[in-house]
Amino acid sequence: MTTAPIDLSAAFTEALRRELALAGAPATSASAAGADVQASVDPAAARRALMRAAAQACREPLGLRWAETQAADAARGADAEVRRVHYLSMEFLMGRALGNALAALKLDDTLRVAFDAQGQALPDVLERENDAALGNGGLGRLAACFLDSFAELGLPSFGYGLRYQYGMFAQGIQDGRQVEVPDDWMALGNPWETARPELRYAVGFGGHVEVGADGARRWVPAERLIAQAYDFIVPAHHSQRVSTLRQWHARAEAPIDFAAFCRGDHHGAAAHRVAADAINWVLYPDDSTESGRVLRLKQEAFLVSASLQDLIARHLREGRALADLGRDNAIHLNDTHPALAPAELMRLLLDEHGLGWDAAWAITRQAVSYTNHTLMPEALETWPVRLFEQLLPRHLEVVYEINHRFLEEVKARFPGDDALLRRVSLIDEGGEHGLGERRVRMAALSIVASHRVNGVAALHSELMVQTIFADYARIFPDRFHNVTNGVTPRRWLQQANPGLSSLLDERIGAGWRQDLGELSRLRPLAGDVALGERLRAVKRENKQRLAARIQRDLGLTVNVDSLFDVQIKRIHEYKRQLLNVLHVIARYQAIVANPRADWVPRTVVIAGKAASAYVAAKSVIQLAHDVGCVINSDPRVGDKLKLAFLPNYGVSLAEVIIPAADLSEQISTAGTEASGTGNMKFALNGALTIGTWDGANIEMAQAFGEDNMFSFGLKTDEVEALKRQGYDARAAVAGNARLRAVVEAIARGDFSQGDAGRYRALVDKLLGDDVYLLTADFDDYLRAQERVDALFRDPRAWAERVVLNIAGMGMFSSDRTIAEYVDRVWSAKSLG
Ligand code: 26Q
Repeated sequence: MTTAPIDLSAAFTEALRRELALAGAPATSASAAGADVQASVDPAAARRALMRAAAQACREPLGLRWAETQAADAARGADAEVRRVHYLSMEFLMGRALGNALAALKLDDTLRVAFDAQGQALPDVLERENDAALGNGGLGRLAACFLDSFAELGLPSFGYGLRYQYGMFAQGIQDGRQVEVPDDWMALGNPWETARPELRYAVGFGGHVEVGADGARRWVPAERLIAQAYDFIVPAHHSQRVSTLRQWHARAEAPIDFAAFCRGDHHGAAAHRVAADAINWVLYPDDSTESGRVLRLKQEAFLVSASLQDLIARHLREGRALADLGRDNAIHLNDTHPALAPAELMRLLLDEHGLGWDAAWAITRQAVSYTNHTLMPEALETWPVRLFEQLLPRHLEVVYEINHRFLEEVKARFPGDDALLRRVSLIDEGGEHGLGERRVRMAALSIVASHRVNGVAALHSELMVQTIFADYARIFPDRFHNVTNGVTPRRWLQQANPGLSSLLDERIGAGWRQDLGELSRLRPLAGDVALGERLRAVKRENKQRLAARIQRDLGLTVNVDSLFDVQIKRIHEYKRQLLNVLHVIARYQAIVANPRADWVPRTVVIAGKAASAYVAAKSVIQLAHDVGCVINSDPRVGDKLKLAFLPNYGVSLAEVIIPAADLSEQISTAGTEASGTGNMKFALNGALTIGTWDGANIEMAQAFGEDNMFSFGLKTDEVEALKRQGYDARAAVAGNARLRAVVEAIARGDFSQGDAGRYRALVDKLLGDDVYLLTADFDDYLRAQERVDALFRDPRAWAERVVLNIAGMGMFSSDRTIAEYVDRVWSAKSLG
């Protein structure tokens, strides 16, 4: 069912009048739908007023679709194949919403005209919206793509998250160094959210457990917070269906202490309210190591408890039996951050709803499933038992009981294997001699409580069962599987790249928006010279848009006919942005040594944020900036090479950068990047990939042909073998003239801006313990870069590869990913 355009001009006009008045326009101009508004309101304020008015106007049609969707889902029969999906995630990296809402509601053309009448262009108005950046990176953006696909596939669904006051920090660059600035994204309000004051749940912390006369256990928390719901509606593009992102806001249950207030103790009167509010403050950065912060554990528990209470209330409100809760509802854990869910669900079913252990456990196991997003053992979440005792005493009892029953089962099946018991226990007893602190292993809890556990790309899922979860895979061989990630073509192609979208519509029809597999219809057109030229023209326009952005943000002029070589993602050692910079330096040295050679001009773009405490990653940012300063101002280089580090990477910046890329850098050490999703966005937008045999790169290469990717570097087994045999980076560098020259230049201070020791630690680490094997992959990487140059010299051959890349990307839609989850994890039939 497609949607007829709605007439919302009246709603828009009225909202605009209100917004302009608030923005300070005098009544006369505010009431007129004419361009004279410009004269009286500053242009940025006028555009913001238009943005807010358009958002207001979308609210009503979205609200109607929401009500219809809920009614239809509530009425689905008890024998329905589809269960309602509850996607629990500490992160949803939504980006902007207006462009997506206008496209979904088919209002973009109407609003374009309305904005024109106000003397404003649609893209400039869209720019006034702040990104909702409530996520760190891939995991959070994946959750946002999934919501889009939930709506598009008509899946009864809720995303559950937290309504953080401050999202991912804004990144400034001062003297080349990253500075973190709070992201006060709702400072001017959030026109999209709907407060749901009637949806409130109490969430407890601390206290103790009481045992009743009948042996029933009851938790008496020391502190009670109220979780209040805020809804954000995610519309489908090809039906009237929506999905909902429900975000929880915490406040103290107790009012201010009035007596204390009257005594003049204002701080004391409200201290508990401030403490409660702290839950809402900030999205924790991905620090890959245990943070030890109580607040993060409280956030996780708060999300889980409020979401599950909401789920149970809805299930009962719809007249369903508690015994059917697991059959009718799926609860999905986006990594282990919401891994308290099984413990909290058990507590609710046992203590609040009076079920016995076996009945409650059967429901929990039916409902819960878990996705793992990382293989790094040090990134596996654990929490001190001591913290559980303080904050979640009843949950700890439940975890102990789950563990006891699980270990009994393991004992019976693998008699005498005490080492196995220690390894798989939900409790880490604190090292060999019990010296460390006892800790709860959140991945173990997630696996034991789930009916399905998956990785996010084929290689990752394979390595997952061979390495970090090998013991569990032996115990539960049927539980583990793979679901390769995908991205939503609505945001990442239709919205981000209108030029390419219309070209595709023209050549293969518009069906790809709903069924990305339609892209395969491009394959026979790969040799079509006219198509190649059109693609090049679209790419050039997108490059102009990015070049303007680089000019605006960095004051740097770049040549739009140069090869745009792009690496954008979180800055992490395993992602190897440093390897990219080493290549840039090598190229720089080669250009200086031989300026008259026929160089393929390159513009290297890097963007990404480093976790605030991640010193090594921050040093790479500074190096990229410093190297850029040297190269970009060297007259011998000209436009043969430029390096731009763009600050404050995020979803909206990605929407500008990705469509402009010729080359996509996906160069993690093999076996470290679980999947990657940026890799998919680039290929979909007609960039070729230079990449290692890692994550989803492998499946992409298989989909469009291995010859159509520039792959290089050690494979996972070679990485393992090299590490086993002991790798000496210092010797490798000493024996490689080109690499030695690069490392010496950094060590000598060529890029240190007079601050001699600036990169000493970075160089020492690279030579002393090159954990991610940059120096081992360097030569092969440079050879791959030479193949890139060679192909770029032949625009027709390049375009042919681009077409073949796009044609093979059909399976990387998040619609396909979600269809697989439904089939194997979330449908009634998947329960067997
Ligand atoms: C943990 C504890 C305390 C604070 C923060 C965290 C934390 C937060 C975020 C740990 C990890 C993350 C994010 C992980 C992530 O984004 N992983 C990426 O997930 C993508 C989607 O599956 C994959 O494509 C990427 O390969 C993977 O790196």
